[in-house]
Amino acid sequence: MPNLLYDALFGRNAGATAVFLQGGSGPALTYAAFVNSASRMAHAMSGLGLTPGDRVALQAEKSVDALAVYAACVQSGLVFLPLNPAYTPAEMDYFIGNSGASLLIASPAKAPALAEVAARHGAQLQTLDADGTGTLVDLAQGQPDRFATVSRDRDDLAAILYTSGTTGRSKGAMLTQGNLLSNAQVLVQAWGFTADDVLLHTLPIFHTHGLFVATNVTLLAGGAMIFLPRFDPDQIIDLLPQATTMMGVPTFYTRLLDNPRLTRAATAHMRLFISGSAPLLAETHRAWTARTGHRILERYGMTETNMNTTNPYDGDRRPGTVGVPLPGIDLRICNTGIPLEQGQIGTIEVRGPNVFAGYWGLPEKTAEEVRPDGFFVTGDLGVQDADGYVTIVGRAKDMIISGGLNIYPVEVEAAIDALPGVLESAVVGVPDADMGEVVVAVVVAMPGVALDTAALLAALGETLARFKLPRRIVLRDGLPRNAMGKVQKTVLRQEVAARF
Ligand code: MLC
Ligand code: AMP
Repeated sequence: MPNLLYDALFGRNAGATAVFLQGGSGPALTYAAFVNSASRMAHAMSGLGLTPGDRVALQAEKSVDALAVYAACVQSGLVFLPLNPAYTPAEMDYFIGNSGASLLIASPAKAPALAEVAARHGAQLQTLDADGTGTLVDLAQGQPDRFATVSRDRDDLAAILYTSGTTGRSKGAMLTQGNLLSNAQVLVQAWGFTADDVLLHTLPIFHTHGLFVATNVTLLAGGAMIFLPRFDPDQIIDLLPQATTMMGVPTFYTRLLDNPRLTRAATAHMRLFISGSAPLLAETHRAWTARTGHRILERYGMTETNMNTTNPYDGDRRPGTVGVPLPGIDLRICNTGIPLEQGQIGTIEVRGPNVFAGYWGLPEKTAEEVRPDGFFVTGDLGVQDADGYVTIVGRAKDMIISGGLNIYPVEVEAAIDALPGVLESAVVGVPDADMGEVVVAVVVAMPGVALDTAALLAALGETLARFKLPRRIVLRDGLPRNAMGKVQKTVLRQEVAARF
């Protein structure tokens, strides 16, 4: 029975003795060994009573087994729902409840705190540790190496990835088999990936970048990954001679540039460096070329769409631009849905087989963001030149990107406003050499209340993941507002940036 995504990424490589994963904690793993371990996981999950279409939430540290859970879900028609290990139990409660997940796989350290969450929403709880232990691994042990692949088609759901929104809680972006496969196919072509490639993988695997772009592209090409738990510049530089490609967020490149061991010789074995998820400054692009001789290839995408544009592999990689639309993907620059003349700044809209199937359980939200003719409104502001190159100039959505992770001010503001003694707050992103942007909160106390910023931060840490926490809290007597009563975030941004 065909299963489009499984057959293309995993099934095709089922018996292969070529190496798929190397580095990290364990020995090199062949494709055959990986695919077999995924099938054992699939047996374990079906033994728990899970059936196609059920959601499997995974909040675990990056590991080979965590990746095998992804493969097992694809093989058994389960919907994979990866979640950032940084999320607090309060945040997890929302994701599990909203998705109706049948199974939550958590690291053993987090399991006690999550048991209540799972129970409240009727989800089973299993554990998976980065060292290859856990109750899920126990269940998979001794299971057969072959699992009867569940038939799945282009429009069947493969994954749900939660993405925050400008109006409140996170929304689950529903990604189909066709979304993921079509994008991997165009990227393999566009970036010239082959079975000879060895990708340095240090991104997290709970987001589009590390999971779908890096992993699916490698799998489809039949290449290998040096699979490491986290980004460490010294370790990267040690491993560059064994790799051919690397994908990263701009912070990876600025941190590597800060390392004197990054030289032309150190990068001589590499054929391609790719950047995305956040704006790569033109000066970083130029500094990288000056130091290594390589021209970073910048591309642009998002959770709802996978990748939309890329600078060319052969051809002019233009610093400060995100390149041209990928084959099969239409891109237009609009003002409230009306296409603008070439060269004008407007909202980027995209259409193609990459565009998601909508937000989980939110048809009206989906209808607000996907136009009747199929164009998805990205919320990014851009301009396209006569050669088709797109430059992102800003965001229509109030969003901060810090080290490649998105933070929605509205969510942080709501958490601050709920704290005792707070009258109101405004959260802004200010430029930062390392993270691109960092979060700063401007807080107004209720009359007569003396707020303690350290206590505010500690209280916020109870509900929000640490990467969303303000790096600084500034107390102010009131918030600047325009004639309509709207908070003037530009004024605050300038004021705060001038202070630090
Ligand atoms: C970690 N911290 C962050 C942070 N990452 N704070 C803000 N922004 C981030 N991105 C916090 C930690 O909680 C900790 O706080 C402190 O900062 C530790 O700092 P660190 O040691 O310097 O962080 P590090 O572990 O090195 O992580 C930084 C990073 C990582 C840049 C390597 O965040 C990362 O891998 N980012 C990639 C994210 C990504 O994959 N994005 C793709 C999204 S998909 P404390 O308080 O505990 O000390 C997408 C679509 C597309 O956007 O187009 O690709
Ligand atoms: P996410 O919702 O986490 O998938 O983040 C997607 C957002 O990241 C996009 O809407 C853009 O705002 C931003 N983004 C991704 N790639 C780039 C890039 N190369 N340059 C600028 N912004 C980017």
